[in-house]
Amino acid sequence: MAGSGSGSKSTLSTIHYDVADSIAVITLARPDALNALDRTMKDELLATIRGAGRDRAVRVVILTGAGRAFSAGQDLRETFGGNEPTLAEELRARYNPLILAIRRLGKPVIAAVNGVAAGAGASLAFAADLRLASDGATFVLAFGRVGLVPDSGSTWFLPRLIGPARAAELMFTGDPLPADEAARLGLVSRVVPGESLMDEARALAGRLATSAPLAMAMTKRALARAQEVGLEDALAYEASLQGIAGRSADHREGVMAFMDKRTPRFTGE
Ligand code: T3D
Repeated sequence: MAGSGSGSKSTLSTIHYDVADSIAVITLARPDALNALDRTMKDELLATIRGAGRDRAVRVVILTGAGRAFSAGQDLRETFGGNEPTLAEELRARYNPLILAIRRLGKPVIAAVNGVAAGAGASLAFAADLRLASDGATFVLAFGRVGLVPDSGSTWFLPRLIGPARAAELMFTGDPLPADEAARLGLVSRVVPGESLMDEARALAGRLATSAPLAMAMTKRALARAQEVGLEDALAYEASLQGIAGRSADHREGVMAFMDKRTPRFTGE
């Protein structure tokens, strides 16, 4: 379970969690069902993300999938199993808290999209701060294909990431968006060969792990707030966060390191 320190590993029934070098890798692990999200996986994923947030040994989180998919979204085999909550209840109880947990995590989240990301699986990737994709990855707004409305934040994230018209087209048609086109639209930062995806994700995470943690957490908050407010409010929020950053030991360390012409050692204080 999340909460353990550097060099730890743990396996829940549907999630693998691995911390090394300040980087937590969370792997969705139901490869035979293309990492479709059943209730157990949603609960375990939420607990793991929250645990990574509490773990001071973790500075950056990578979210990826085992096998050939990132995630095929809601487990459709579970949907009509009997005794299940309504879809609205399931969204309120499980999907929405998951999306908010990723957004509110005070650490960068990189989605390493290793294959198809469909439905709520795509939403998980959209909620991350950055996305790297393997050359075989695709994003499928599959909701309409099963008579549903895009959910788990995809109507909020996707238009902001690629523009409202392209988002509407993908949602109306359900056509897969291949990785190279996703990169052209700015949805993913980079497309890399599948076999080097995790190395690239770890390299990027490693760079972020050397940044000042408090400043990064507040940068994430400022970017999120700026999506929701006007310029004046964004300016005021930046100023209040900068007041906090300016009093941090990491700011002092950054300036001292600059003066001394050395690499800063940030502690998150
Ligand atoms: O609570 C709520 O329900 C509300 C929330 C809704 C959020 C949502 O996510 S709605 C959207 C749900 N997801 C989908 O509709 C996607 C369904 N899957 C697909 O369209 C395709 O599988 C893919 C495009 C993702 C991949 O296609 P392909 O051809 O590469 O693989 P495949 O052959 O279709 O699937 C491989 C196996 O995974 C297969 O199992 P089998 O036959 O080998 O035993 C397939 O049934 C299983 N699988 C794929 N997606 C799901 C799944 N099993 C359960 N749930 C899935 N979503």
